[in-house]
Amino acid sequence: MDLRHRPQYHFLPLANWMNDPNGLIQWDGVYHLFYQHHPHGPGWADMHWGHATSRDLVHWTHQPIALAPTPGGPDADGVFSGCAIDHDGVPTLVYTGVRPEVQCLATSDDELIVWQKSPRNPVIAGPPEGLDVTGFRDPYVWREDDGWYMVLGSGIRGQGGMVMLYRSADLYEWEYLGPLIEGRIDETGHNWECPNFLPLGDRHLLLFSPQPFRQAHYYLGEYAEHRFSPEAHGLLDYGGLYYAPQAFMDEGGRCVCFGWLLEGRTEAAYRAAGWAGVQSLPRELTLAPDGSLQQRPVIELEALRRDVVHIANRSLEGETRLDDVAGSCIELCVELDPQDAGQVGLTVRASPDGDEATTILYDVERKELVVDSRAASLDPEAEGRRATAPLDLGDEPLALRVFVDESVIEVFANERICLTARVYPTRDDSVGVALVATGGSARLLSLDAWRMESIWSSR
Ligand code: DQQ
Repeated sequence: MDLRHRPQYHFLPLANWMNDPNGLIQWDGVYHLFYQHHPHGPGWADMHWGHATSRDLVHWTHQPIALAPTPGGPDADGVFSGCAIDHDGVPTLVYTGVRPEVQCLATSDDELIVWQKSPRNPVIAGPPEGLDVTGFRDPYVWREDDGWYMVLGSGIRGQGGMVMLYRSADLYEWEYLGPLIEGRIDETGHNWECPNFLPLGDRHLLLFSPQPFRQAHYYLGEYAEHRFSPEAHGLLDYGGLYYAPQAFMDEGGRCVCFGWLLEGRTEAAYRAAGWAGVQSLPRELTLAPDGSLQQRPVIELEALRRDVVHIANRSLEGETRLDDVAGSCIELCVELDPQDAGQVGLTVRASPDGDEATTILYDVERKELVVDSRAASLDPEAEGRRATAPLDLGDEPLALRVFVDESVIEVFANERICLTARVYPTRDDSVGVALVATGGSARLLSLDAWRMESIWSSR
């Protein structure tokens, strides 16, 4: 296996393929992260549920495979995505088995390590009669006063993606209530994957990932009488490499979300490397006072910070290289006042001669954050891209938190938008950081930078 480019503080399995986060739950204080996994190869195939546990959402312990396909069973062709719930004290996984797509249950004891599949699987044997659906998978289940509810990812052929709503008294017999929400094929694709539906403040949050796009959408809105009225819509991440997120409420009442970070290199390159797929940092989702969605990395990640460098109050024009701040595993916390500059931001993972670099720039006129990884690597197998996100700062300074973790660059701007890139520099000295102001001068209000400890060594 090729260890180059492997993130040090983002979760990933020891080897081979990983995609969606599954079954997120905190049980007796312990966080459980399950994930779509091919344990025998670095490409998507033969879906299992991998498993890891943590007491702080940051340091993880690898656990045995939780679910594998059962030959001849309803998941013989794959154990697809799903969720975890507390069924009156019994840890329970609800997932899609593929034979084709049906919904299944598995239960465990308080350790959540060994899982028994229900002899009554599948508990939903197929889509409702008469519907010509494009998909029927990825259950997300919660309890209300009058029973269990489930959303499923789907779509109506020729019309667009959709989320189906089901109800059950006992998790075994399910009744289809109708669509919770339907999209238009020309706006949000033909099939929606991995819906999540949960309360956030006084609103409800719906997440889904529409095919054929590599995007994770959210709607915020009102949920009453089992009807959802969406009010606000956006993307959880604008980098085009963040997909199939799952959010859950932890024991402290925080809404925490992980998403799958795809590779930004060719399939031949990740197959040759022997590993593919990373989980995003755990993000806490909250409502801003104006009712919009906020995302910030969970506070526990601050435990990884080492060797702070602090710089404040400097005028910037052109490129200012920061010699004290360099690295391939760092966090940067930067506040910039654009003043009369046209673009302001920074470059990371830059080589001394500038042959390799990734830029993160706010465009004042366009009110846009731009992350450009097209020059991040000299390797033709690396698929750099220019990704943009709308960001209207109003009177606020630009407040960036940038997490550089080998091949991951995860950017949080003003707690409002996120944009993640994957980069694969070829040079060992592509570790430089510089501040940038073009078309005028800007002011650095403050910068804090830390080296980040590996989550596998800093216990
Ligand atoms: N990944 C799973 C599906 C889901 C898709 C299969 C989303 O359950 O719809 O690996 O990435």
